[in-house]
This record gives sequence, structure tokens and C-alpha cells, in this order.
Amino acid sequence: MKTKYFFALIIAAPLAFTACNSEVPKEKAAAVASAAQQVYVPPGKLDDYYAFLSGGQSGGVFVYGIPSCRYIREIPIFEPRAGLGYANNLGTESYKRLRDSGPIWGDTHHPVLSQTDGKYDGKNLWINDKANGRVARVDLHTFDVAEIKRVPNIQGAHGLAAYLPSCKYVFVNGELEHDFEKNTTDPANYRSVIAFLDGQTLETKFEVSFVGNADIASSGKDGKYVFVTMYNTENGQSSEGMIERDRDAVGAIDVPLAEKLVAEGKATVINGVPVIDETKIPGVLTRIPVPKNPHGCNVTPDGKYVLASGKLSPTVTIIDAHTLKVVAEPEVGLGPLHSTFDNRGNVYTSLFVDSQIVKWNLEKAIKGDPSYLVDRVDVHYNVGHTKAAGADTSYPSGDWLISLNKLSKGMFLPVGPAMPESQELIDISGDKMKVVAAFPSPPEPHDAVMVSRQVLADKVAQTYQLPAKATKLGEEKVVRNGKKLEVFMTCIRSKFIPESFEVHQGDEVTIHLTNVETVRDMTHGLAIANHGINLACDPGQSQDATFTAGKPGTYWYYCTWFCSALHLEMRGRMLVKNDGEPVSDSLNPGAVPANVEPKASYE
Ligand code: K7E
Ligand code: CUA
Ligand code: CA
Repeated sequence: MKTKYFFALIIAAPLAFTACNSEVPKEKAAAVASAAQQVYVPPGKLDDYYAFLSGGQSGGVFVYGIPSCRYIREIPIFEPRAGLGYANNLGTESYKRLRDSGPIWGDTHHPVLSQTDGKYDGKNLWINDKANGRVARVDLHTFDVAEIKRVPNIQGAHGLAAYLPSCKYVFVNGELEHDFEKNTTDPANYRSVIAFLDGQTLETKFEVSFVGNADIASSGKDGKYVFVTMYNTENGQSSEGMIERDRDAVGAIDVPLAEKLVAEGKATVINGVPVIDETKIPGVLTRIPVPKNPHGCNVTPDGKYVLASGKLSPTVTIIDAHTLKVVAEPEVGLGPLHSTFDNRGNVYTSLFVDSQIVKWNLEKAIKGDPSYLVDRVDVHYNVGHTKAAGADTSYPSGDWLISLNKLSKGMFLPVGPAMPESQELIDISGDKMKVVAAFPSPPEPHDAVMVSRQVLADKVAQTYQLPAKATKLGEEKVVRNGKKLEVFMTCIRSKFIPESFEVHQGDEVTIHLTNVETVRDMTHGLAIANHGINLACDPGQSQDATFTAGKPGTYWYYCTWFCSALHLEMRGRMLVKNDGEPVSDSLNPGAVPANVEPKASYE
């Protein structure tokens, strides 16, 4: 598939196989060399795809380059990340946004990219927090969290998808049943909801409530139905109770009908949200019976079918996405969890129990052609989600597929009793699948989404736009108000201004730090010795740190990102005075000998 790095590999491959892999038999060595060539992206060259992996209990998203499998960055979302200056400090906006929405931990499962005309548009990435009923929006111009909102009435906000084709809503379904109306503990009152959120503001516009639960979500492509798998139609409260029935369901929600009912005032407002109770106003939710306890829910790229992966059944149920009739139920292997698509009519289903990806032909399976199974490949080990490039859009690319494996066993150097999760990259461009690489990740990716770098090429910002509240160079100041001190500070290579300020022990200090750099990547951090403060301030960004000044003495603040040859000199002093000692509000009190003006060189 990729030949552009062929020459580099001619040099690299023999080295690799004589030095480390002498046990690889000759015939295998050729296959390994060709796999290495496919994923080798020389330093300085860019990958073809961004892969966004949900972080699971790490609470954020990890960005990798494909095909090199190189880790590029982390986007912390539902958990403070002090090292990145994210939500780690009282003063930061990220802290307020996260705190206002609930606990400072989250469990991210399903990254979803925004689309226009059936293609990724590179604007937004949405992700759920299963643990605390929240959804976040990441702005892909900056790869930064733009919004986090609590979804009323939901527990276990699990399946997440964008309502297609418009993306005017993202919708999220509750996996965990509870009584959000009367707040009783009586299982007879348990409901779950599917919540429809404004794609930009994430305000919950309306919800559909029902008995049982919903697990994984996927949208039809024509603005009518959205689909969810439902494994607890029993409304069971024990694992036995949840597997009583032979068949559970795929739920199809008629969105235009739900909107109409809301507009007609047929919904009940619960905790500020109009809720259509499906037990009282039937018709909005159609249950399509499928084998017991289905998991993955995936609409085909052409929007014709929705597939429910069997999990406990070795089948995938194929449902006509318009008539809602089951058209086929092919057997694919043990523990089918999720399905994804290429551009040639094939489906790739993850098999958790078999530890395999199975490739099968959709039309053949529907026609009952016994040759519908095309290929299967072993993965390592116990695959959960699998996702092919572009598979959620109308135009899958058909080249790469990621297998997100729950266990890595002996794949990597042992690092104690716990081992990393593992992803494998599979070339699906040919008739046969080829596993070409494996890469570990922090815990615990559930799902991934890949977007071509071209989509984001002209979208990713070089710097932040200075916000209105930003301190301008030359307008730095110290403002004292009783026990509160505000320091309006700028930073640029290689200086903080002011380079010192005075304060009393116990005063509440807020530093408003603006990075006035205009060059990409010139991040400056602000750490304050012995005060637990670390900001990361990217070019054009303004960040606030609020803290209480410690016992009297000198505390240096310094830059935490190695930014220039004078990085180490990029520091200043917080001078904490004894009670009763006078404090100066001039910039840089006592910093330089009298009548010498501080003069900064910003080069
Ligand atoms: Cu998408 Cu892991 Cu939340 Cu399946 S879930 S594996
Ligand atoms: Cu600024 Cu280091
Ligand atoms: Ca069940």
C-alpha cells in the first residue's frame, strides 16, 4: 500500500532482523519487513491519520498518528492533569468548567467526530463520561475542551453518537436504570433515557425515557431513526436478571416524531428537561428483537442497515434501517462486540472470546450466500471495539483498522502485575487482513476514531486568539484589595512580567497569566515553589492561578516548559512579608538596583 518509505526500509530492515529477530524464519521475515515498511514514517514526516482513542478511566482522549502508531498528545477532559495545567487549580477556567459539571474524574468511552455531508468536517469531537452522566465537546481547532455538560436524568451515559446527517444533536443513552422522577429506589420506577443534546452548547433539548436500558448508539443517515442496543429489557437488577430473556432489543427512536411531540407539549418536564415517557406515549421507540444481550450498534456507511453485535450470541443481527425488519442474522464467531466497515461492502466484527477480527461480506450475508465469511485474523488479546478509518461516515477509506484489545499479555516488556492495554493496526486494503503493528496505551481505550490529516490540515490553530481579558504587554499590574491580590502578568521568551510581587502570608493571590507569544508551540508554564501551582499557558492563552500565600519568605516562580536558552532564567519571586510589614505594589519591588529600569530582551 505505501511505498514512499521503501528506501529507508531497505536500510532499516536487515539491521532489525539480524540484530534482534534472528529467530524469525526467512519466509516470515519478508512479511515482517513489509509490515514494518507500511508503518514506518520517518522522523519529520507526518502520519496519514489522526487516531483519537478514548481514555476510559483516564478520563480523556489520547491522540496517535496512524500508521506509525506514534503517541502525539493527550487531551485531558474529565480529570485534572496537573502536568498539563488542566483543571488543576482553583483559578483556571478548565477547573471551573469541570467542577461545575460534577466530579473531577470521568470514564470516557466513545469519541465521536462531527460530520458535514457525510464526511468528517474536523470541527468537533464529542465524548461521554459514563460514570457521571456528562458529555464533553473538544474543539479540534485547538484540541482543547470547549464544553462539558451534565445531562439531567441520566445514569451511565454510555452510547454516544451524532444525529446524522446534520449533527444538530449529539445523543447519549443511559445504561444504568434509576428513578429520576420521584427519586425512589423501587425498581418498578426505574427508567433510562436517551438524551438529545445541542451539538454546540451540549444543552439537553429533550429526552425519551423507557423501561430497561440502552447500551451503544448509532445514527441512521437520513435524519429519521437513531438506534441503540438494549441488553436489559428485563429491567433486571442482577446479572442473572439481565440475561433472563432469550431476546433483547435494538431500539429505534423516531427523532422527528419525538421533536413533534415535544413541540406539542406532550413531554413532561423533569429536572428542567422535556421527557417523553415511552410507557405513556408509545410510538417514539420501536423495539426490534435481537438475540439476548447485544452490544455494538453500527449503521452501515450507506445508511441502509443497522448491525447489532450478539455478544452472548455468535451472530450479528442485520436490521433494515428504514423498515426496521430483521433481514439476516449471520454467525460470525464467539463474542461479537462491535462492527466496522470498509468501502467495499465488507464488515469487520470484533470477537472478544475468539480474540479475532472477522471480515464478512454484508450483501452475501443478507442473501444467505454461505461464502459470506471472507477472512479472520488473530488479535492480542480479547478485542473490544474495532474501528476502520472513516467507518462512521458515508465514505469509509478501506485502508486501516484499529483493534482495541483489552489485554496485552506478553506483547510488551513486563512492567509489574498490570500491563498496558494494546491496540493493533490492521491493513484491510487487500483481500486478506494483515496485522502490521501493535502499540500500548494508558488505560483504557474503549473506542477510537480516525480522521485523515487533510481534514484538519487548515483547521488546527497555530496559536490561541488572545481573549478580551488578556493582559497586554506593557500593561502588567498588581491590584490589591484587602487580603486579595491580583497579579496581571505576561510571559514571553524568556521573562515573566512582573518578576516579583509582594504579598502577606494568608493572602489570596490570583495570578492572571497571559502568554503573549505569537509563535506556535512557545508554551510557558508557571510553577510556584511549595504552593502546588503549575499552569501551562500556550501562545495567546490566558490562565489564572488562585492560591493562598504561604509562610513569610521568598518563593520563586519559574517556567515549566523548556522554551529558550534562557528558560532557566525565566523565573520571578513571590515575596511573602511578615504581618505588619509594608508591601509594595510596584512591579518588581527590590528586583534591580535603584534607578535602573528593568529592560527585557524578548529575543
Ligand atoms: Cu463501547 Cu467498552 Cu463502553 Cu464496547 S463499550 S468494548
Ligand atoms: Cu518559558 Cu521556559
Ligand atoms: Ca437481557
